[in-house]
Amino acid sequence: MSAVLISSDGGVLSLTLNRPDRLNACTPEMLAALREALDRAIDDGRVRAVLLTGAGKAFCAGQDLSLRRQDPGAAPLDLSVSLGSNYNPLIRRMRELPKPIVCAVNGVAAGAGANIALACDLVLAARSASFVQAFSKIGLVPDSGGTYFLPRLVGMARAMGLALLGERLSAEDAEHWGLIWKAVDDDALLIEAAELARALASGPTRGYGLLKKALYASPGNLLDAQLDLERDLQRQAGFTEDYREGVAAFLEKRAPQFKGK
Ligand code: LHQ
Repeated sequence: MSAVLISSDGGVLSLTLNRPDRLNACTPEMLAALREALDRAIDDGRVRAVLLTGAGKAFCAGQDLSLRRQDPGAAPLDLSVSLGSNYNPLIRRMRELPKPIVCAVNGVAAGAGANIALACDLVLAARSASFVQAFSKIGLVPDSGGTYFLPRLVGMARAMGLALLGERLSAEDAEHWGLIWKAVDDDALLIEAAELARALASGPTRGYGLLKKALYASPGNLLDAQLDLERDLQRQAGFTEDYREGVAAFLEKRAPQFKGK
């Protein structure tokens, strides 16, 4: 059984974490499969949006801790190897992907699983889902971008509380705190997330890629640098066929037919 189910329809690449009996806990194979699917999506013109979710009752419980058992007296594990070769390349690939990623958090998202969700561009969560920065419970630091995403999304006070206490945050609180886009009824989650992904897949894909770049660069820039970046990215957006089509459709009072070019 493959650790990630991969399918494609109507411009949407669907990736489903598929270890439901282990709460979709991450293995190196799962992380590699995600990364490879996203690698292929970069230049595949048929893929214009990505939808990420989990099979079964959980979204993802983070690193599979059964692979981290250490015998007493054994040399300590060097966790930087796993982050450097598996987790960090995935998070970078997600943020740099020039196409929108929608995440449907169908159940608990813990540890790296929570931060993989937060690395997506639009996060929807089932009302019964929750987010847990579980790392401190096992003596670790939030990773997979957690220490970057959390203070930027919810402010330092809440980021610190989530990280230190490792308590569950409900989907509704996550929405109210600004951690995610939206909490939705459980039975509507996949329908709404798929609709959103389909809508994005018929949008101006290159413009979306450029706006991801602009927004994700913003926290590290002063206004001057951000204005320059906007100028450079808008130059590229203005050269796209979709911009031409968007303006023509507006003036002709019709719906635009974006081609992602
Ligand atoms: C699990 C797991 C799990 C294995 C539940 N692994 N079996 C990166 C780089 C290098 C190294 C280290 O880490 C990282 C990144 C990380 O992600 S570190 C953080 C790893 N994740 C965690 O610490 C989360 C551990 N899990 C939990 O806190 C809870 O299980 C959550 C909050 C996810 C769910 O709680 P419940 O809904 O109450 O379920 P449960 O605890 O009863 O779990 C159900 C089963 O799943 C259970 O097995 P069992 O055989 O008793 O049914 C758990 O042992 C297993 N499971 N998470 N990460």
